[in-house]
Amino acid sequence: MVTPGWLHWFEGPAKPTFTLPEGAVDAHCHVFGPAEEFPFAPERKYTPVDASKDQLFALRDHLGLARNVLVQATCHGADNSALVDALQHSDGRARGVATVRTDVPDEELASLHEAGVRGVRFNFVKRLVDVTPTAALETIAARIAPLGWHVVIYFEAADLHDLKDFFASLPVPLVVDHMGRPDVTKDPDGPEFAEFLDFVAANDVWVKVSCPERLTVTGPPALDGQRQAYRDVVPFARKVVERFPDRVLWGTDWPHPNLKDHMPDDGLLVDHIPHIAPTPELQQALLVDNPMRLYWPEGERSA
Ligand code: 0GY
Repeated sequence: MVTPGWLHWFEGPAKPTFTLPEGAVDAHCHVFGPAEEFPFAPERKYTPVDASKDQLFALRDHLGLARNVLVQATCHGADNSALVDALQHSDGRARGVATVRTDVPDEELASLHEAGVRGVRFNFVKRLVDVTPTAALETIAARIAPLGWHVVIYFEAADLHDLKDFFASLPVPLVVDHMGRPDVTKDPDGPEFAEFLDFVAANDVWVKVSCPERLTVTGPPALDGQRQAYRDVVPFARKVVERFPDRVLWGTDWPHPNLKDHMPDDGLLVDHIPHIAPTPELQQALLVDNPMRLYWPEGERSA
């Protein structure tokens, strides 16, 4: 049974008025099931509505995106089969971030790589996972390092202080989901966000300036043609984009799991981009050059 109160993604998104640069990448999105073919994990904390690869690829085309980076969601645990199936049906236009356990066989890592996986995700958000001990995560990071993969980390801002030394010790590049979930009621120039920015500056860290719909407190939501959506998040995202133009990524987060308040119109989420990356140069880096360097370093010939 789908989790009570689960919000279905927005049907019939607007055509963006912002024209994405050619080759733009949605560097954070998910597939869910379909559960009949790819059952959800027994240890999951929520059961979503199915969100298939075909629906994701249709959204990609509608919005004017060229590629997707699929991130394994916690509802599928360490069973990456739905993600791998999507990668294999993407004509080389999708890459992935998987979840693996310490005992993942070498052959499985090799076949994930062959399918297009280029990273693993470590999730520290307590409502989503029973947090894995750091020793196990160190083992996983050591296993994936020789493949040239990175680690995607998802954590709440308040937990960075305790986790940052561990993160810095990992032997691979790091990619932070949703800007480390800043509390946007705080000052973007204040000490908490400064600690995050310092952490990024001091390490091999990339940042997804994604999910304003998840981080916003005062909105307004990206619905009904709203062109000024999530203004409270903009100063945080813009600061990251302008300070680290070569290490930022953007993604839709479709199909937006666990939103409680509203479902954004994904077309309007695209129209939000020029607020956080105001120049064509910043947009090209955020949407094309950076994700291509991280996920398609061999260039476009695989697409
Ligand atoms: C996101 C955010 C969330 C969920 C997951 O793997 C997941 O279940 O990532 C969330 O609930 O904040 O990135 O989709």
